[in-house]
Amino acid sequence: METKREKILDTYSGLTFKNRKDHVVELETDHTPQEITANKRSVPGLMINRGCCYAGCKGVVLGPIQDAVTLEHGPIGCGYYTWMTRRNKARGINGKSLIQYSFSTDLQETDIVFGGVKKLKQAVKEAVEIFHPKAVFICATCPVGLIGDDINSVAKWAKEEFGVQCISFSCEGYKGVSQSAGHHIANNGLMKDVIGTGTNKPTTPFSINLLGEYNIGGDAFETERILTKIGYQVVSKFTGDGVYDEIASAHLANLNLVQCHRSINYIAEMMKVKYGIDWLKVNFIGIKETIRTLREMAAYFDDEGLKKRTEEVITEELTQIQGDWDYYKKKLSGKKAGIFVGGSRSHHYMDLLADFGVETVVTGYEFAHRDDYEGREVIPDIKLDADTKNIEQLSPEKDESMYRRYIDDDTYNELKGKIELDYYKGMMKDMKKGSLIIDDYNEAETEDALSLYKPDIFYSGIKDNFMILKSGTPAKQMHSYDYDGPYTCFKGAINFAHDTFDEVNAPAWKLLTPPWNTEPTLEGSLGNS
Ligand code: CFN
Ligand code: HCA
Repeated sequence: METKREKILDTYSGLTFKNRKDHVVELETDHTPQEITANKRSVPGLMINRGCCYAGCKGVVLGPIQDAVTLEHGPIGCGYYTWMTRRNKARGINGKSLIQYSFSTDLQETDIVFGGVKKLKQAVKEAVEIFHPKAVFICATCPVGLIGDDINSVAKWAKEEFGVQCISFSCEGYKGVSQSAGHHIANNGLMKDVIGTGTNKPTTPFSINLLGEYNIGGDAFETERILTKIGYQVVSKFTGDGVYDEIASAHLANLNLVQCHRSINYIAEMMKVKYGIDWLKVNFIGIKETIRTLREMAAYFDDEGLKKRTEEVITEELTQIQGDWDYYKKKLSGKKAGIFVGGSRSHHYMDLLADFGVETVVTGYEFAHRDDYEGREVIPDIKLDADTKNIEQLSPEKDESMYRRYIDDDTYNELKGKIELDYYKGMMKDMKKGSLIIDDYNEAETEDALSLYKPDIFYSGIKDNFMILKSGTPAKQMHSYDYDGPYTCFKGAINFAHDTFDEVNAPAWKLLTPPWNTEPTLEGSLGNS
C-alpha cells in the first residue's frame, strides 16, 4: 500500500520528485532518526516559506538589539519586510528603544545606476544625529551586492567621522540557501567587532548569557524572571531585549545558554574556543524541559546552595500552575498537532505540546540542518584552538560540519572511537512511527499533510497561515505568536495551553468544511516513472 509520504511525493513531476524525495521522511520506527536531506537550495517555483540571508542577518539576529540602528541599504521593500513582523519585545533604555523603527536607504533606480554610497553616508549621518545610537549596523540587500557599493569603507568612514561604532554586514539576500547564511554573517560580525570589547564584569559566579532568545512575545522576560529568582545573573541576551554594551561584555560571563540552536550556536562555539566559556543547549519552552534545563544548569555550577534554590523555585512555580496544568492536560490530551516553522521552534514546541498530552504528527523546518532533525554526536570539549585563539571566520556554505570545524575529519574519526561523545537529540528522536517530517516544506506539501494527517491544530508561519485557516484547520502563527505570549517556562506554558484551547474550540471552525470532506484530494499523476 502506498504510504502517506509516497502519496505526497507522487503528485510531483520527475525532476521535482527527484529533488523532494529526500526532504520528506515518514518514520518507520518509534523514536528512531532516519536520514533527511536539509540545508539545500529550494526548487524554483515551489511556494516555500524560507526567508533570505538578509532576513536572517538583519531581521533575526541584529534587528532586536534595541540601542543600535540596523540600517538596511537597499530598496524599501526589504526594510518593510523585516519591520517588526517578528514582534521581538524590548524594555527600552531610559525609555528609548530603536527596534520599532525601520531604517532604510530606500534605493531607487538612479542609485542602482550611479551607485548608492552617497545616500548610505547621508543615511548613517542622519541616523547618528537624530537617534544617537550605540552602534550602526549596515546590512546590504541583493542589489547592493550586484552594483558593488563598498559598505565596508562607509562603515570605516562613519566610525572616524562620528566616533560611533559602525559595522557593515554583507548579507545580500541571494547568499547561501536560506536565512541561515545570514545568521552566520551576523554572528561573525558580532564576534569580531562587539563581543570582548565591553567591561561590565558580572558580580556573581553564576553569570550567564542567554543566546538564541529573541524575546518573541516577551519570552525572554519570563525566562529572565525565573533565572534571576534562582540567583543567576543574566549578563547579556542575544538578541531579544538586547543591549549593545551587554553583548560587548558577554565574554565575561561564566556560561552560555543556547536556546535557539540554529541561529546562534556559532557564537557559543567561538566563545568556547576564544574565551573558554562552556555552553549548554537549553530549552525553556515546555514545563518538563524547563525543569530539566534548570537542573542541568545547577549541576553545571555544582553548588549546593544553587541546587537547593533551583528546587525551591521549581516547586514554587509548579505549585502556582499545577491546577491549570491539570485542567488543560485534560482538555487537550489526545489531540494531534502539526508544526512548521523555521529552525529550532518546531522541536521546542513539540516538547511543550507533549506536556499537555498533544502528539506532533506532522512537522519540519524551513532551513534547519541535518543535526536539528537527526541529532548528532559531538566532541564534548573543543579545546584544540584555545591556545592560538585562532577564530576561523565561518563560511555559510561549510556549516554542515560545524562540530568538527576546528579539527579535520581524520582527527574526528580518530577521537570518535576513543572518547565519549556527547549526543544532541534532534526532533525525530521524539516522534512516533508514521509521523511525517518535511524539510523546506512548501504550500502543496503542507496542504497534502493537512488532508492526510488531519491535525487538530497547526502551528504555522506567516506565509502559510491563511491557507491553513482556510482549510478549516485551527492554526496559530508561531513567529509572532499571533500577538500572544510569553510562552516560556512555567507560566508561559499555561498561556500557550490557554491560547491553544481557545483556538481549537473557537466556534468559527464549525462553520467551515475542509475541502477534503467534500472533494477528492491528492489526485496527482505519477511523475517519477
Ligand atoms: S525567533 Fe528564532 S528560534 S532564530 Fe530562527 S531558528 Fe526564525 S525568525 Mo521566524 S520564528 Fe523561527 Fe527559529 Fe531560532 Fe524566529 S523557528 S523562523 S530564523 N526563528
Ligand atoms: C524571517 C523572519 C520570520 C518570517 C516568518 C514567516 C519571522 O526569517 O524572515 O514569514 O513565516 O519570524 O518573522 O521567520
